[in-house]
Amino acid sequence: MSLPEYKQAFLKDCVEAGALKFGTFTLKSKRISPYFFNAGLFHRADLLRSISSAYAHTLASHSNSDPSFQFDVLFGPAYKGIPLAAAAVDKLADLDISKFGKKSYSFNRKEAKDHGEGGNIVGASLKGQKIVIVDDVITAGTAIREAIDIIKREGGELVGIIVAFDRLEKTPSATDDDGQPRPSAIGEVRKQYGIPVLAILTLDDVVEYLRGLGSAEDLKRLDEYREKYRASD
Ligand code: OMP
Repeated sequence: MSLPEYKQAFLKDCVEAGALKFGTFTLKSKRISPYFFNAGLFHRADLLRSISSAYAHTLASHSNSDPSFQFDVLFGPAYKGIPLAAAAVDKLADLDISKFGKKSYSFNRKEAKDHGEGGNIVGASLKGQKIVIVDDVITAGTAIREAIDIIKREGGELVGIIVAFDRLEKTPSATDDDGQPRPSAIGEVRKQYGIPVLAILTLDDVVEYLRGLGSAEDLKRLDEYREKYRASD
């Protein structure tokens, strides 16, 4: 199998934890999917360690392949992104303390605080800093655009986004089954902001993994779904 070791380890943990499930699932978009990725299940210590290591490896490997990719802060949008960003920055320091030891995390409050230190950012200030957003899944892109607005408002510079899973699906539309190629929400964000949107895993990785395991029925259904909804970029 050609998947890097950290991806294989993460995939195995996803399946064991039930975070990656095969079956029949109705998505937010109303598409009927043969699989579902649920990042909410990484609350157990060993699984949090697994997902945060995988975020850290993905960021580190991107920064090795593109030395111009520099960041100061991992921003975890409330609420789901908060533990992910905090745990990922800790794992980055484990990977390379000299390179990542001074990186920070921060997150937004849903409600602005009007006493004490005030404001609605907790952790590192975003002002003048290079920011990477840490999120779980982007489907329609609604949640990620809210996070981008917060960074702009706070005077930060968005330099990248990392998600746990990229479904590689074209954006949902009223004529969903028209067979027309369309980009994904991730593809649109990449183009609009000119930044990398990294993913620990993509649907292609899962197909590759299943091929290695020889689960013919799941693989066939995933292949069909991928063909039907694949994004143009
Ligand atoms: P948006 O990008 O704002 O549409 O949000 C992504 C949402 O997709 C998540 O909050 C989940 O409810 C949902 N989702 C997953 O978490 N995992 C999947 O595999 C598929 C979906 C989905 O419904 O598309």
